[in-house]
Amino acid sequence: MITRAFRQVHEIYYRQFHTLFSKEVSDALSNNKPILALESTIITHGLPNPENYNLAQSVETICRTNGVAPATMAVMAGSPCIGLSNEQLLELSNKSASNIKISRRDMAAAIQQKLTGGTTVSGTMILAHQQNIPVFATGGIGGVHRGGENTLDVSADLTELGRTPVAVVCAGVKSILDIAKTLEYLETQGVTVATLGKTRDFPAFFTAKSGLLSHTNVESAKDAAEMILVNRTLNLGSGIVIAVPIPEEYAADGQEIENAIQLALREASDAQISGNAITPFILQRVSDLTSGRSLNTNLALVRNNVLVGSQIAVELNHIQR
Ligand code: PSU
Ligand code: MN
Repeated sequence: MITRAFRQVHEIYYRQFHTLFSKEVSDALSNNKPILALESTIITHGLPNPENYNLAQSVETICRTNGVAPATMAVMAGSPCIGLSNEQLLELSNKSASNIKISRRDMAAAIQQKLTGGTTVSGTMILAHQQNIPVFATGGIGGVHRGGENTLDVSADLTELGRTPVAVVCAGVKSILDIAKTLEYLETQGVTVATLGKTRDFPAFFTAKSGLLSHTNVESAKDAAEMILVNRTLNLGSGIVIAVPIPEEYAADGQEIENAIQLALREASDAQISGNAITPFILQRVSDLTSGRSLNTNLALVRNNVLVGSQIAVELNHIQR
């Protein structure tokens, strides 16, 4: 009886819950062509409109220009989506829509309740891994918040990286988070953290050096692809962070923004702002202090990471054949 009841429930869900693919991604999957996973919380929550929509489109163009199918992930009305249409990107960009933020915790509820939302790094890694898409690019990952040792505010991205074998190409974490604790947490989770380039300097999103080191580095997209392949062959089950420092041409703006972050952090501490009020305070102050220049640099960084991610996806596709 229990088995039959279970089957009935299961069949109902089987009919209700379908993963949807863009034609581009489904063609690439069946023809073994390179694919790059892209997240969508950056669209729903991370950036203002219309920059969010423009960025979502421009990163897809960067993928295509490099021979890669863009797989922007989201959950739309309860369907996990692997590759989105322009209409779906518009819906996710709409700030007055009730789009939610979907990490591992939120995935089952979002699907069962037929909600629409952007997937975080964690949510996107889950969908990418299910479809056997091994490379994913974004701006920055979540991390350990400052004071996280008291609040336990640690992004689910870090535990996801410990349990899901997807390589995340990013510019590290913003220095509004605790970068040192984030690296410690990644080490505990068994996550390979490799800086792309000749040194092991771990970037701080807006600047090329955080003062901390990755435990290793890869000198090229090809080396990164080889490391990803070894990780897969070993069946380690854990992910990889490929940390890409800000390109030279944005470094000056990046330094100005980093200075603003440091000033805002001191102001927050002087004003005894604490807990989850800190991040909104810092973000607002940094935007004011840099007259919005932090936004443009942020957009440029994401595009650069997607370019690098595309190159890694191409190399990996090449050596896997
Ligand atoms: N870092 C950014 N911009 C973002 C995010 C991180 O610079 O938009 C998003 C990513 O989707 C990331 C998520 O996965 O925030 C982390 O959220 P939380 O700290 O709640 O886990
Ligand atoms: Mn959090």
